[in-house]
Amino acid sequence: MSRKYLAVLAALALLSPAVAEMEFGDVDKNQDGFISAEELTVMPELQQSMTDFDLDEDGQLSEEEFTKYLDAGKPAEKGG
Ligand SMILES: [Ca+2]
Ligand SMILES: [Ca+2]
Repeated sequence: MSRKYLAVLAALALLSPAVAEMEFGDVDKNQDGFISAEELTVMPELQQSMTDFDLDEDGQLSEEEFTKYLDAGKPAEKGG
């Protein structure tokens, strides 16, 4: 493992929690209770797969739909 690789890992370790701890209220900038594609520019990954989580197909993510994404993004937890 090179030093450069370790540096990249360290950078990722610093970045990842910020994304993982992103909450509905943080992303819903205009506080209308829904997350639009525009508001998802802070979460490009979700922006691209937004339609997969937009269950009622209204073009926005409700808190419930957003939570489904967060749950899906978590490391697989068996049982519970
Ligand atoms: Ca909004
Ligand atoms: Ca929706």
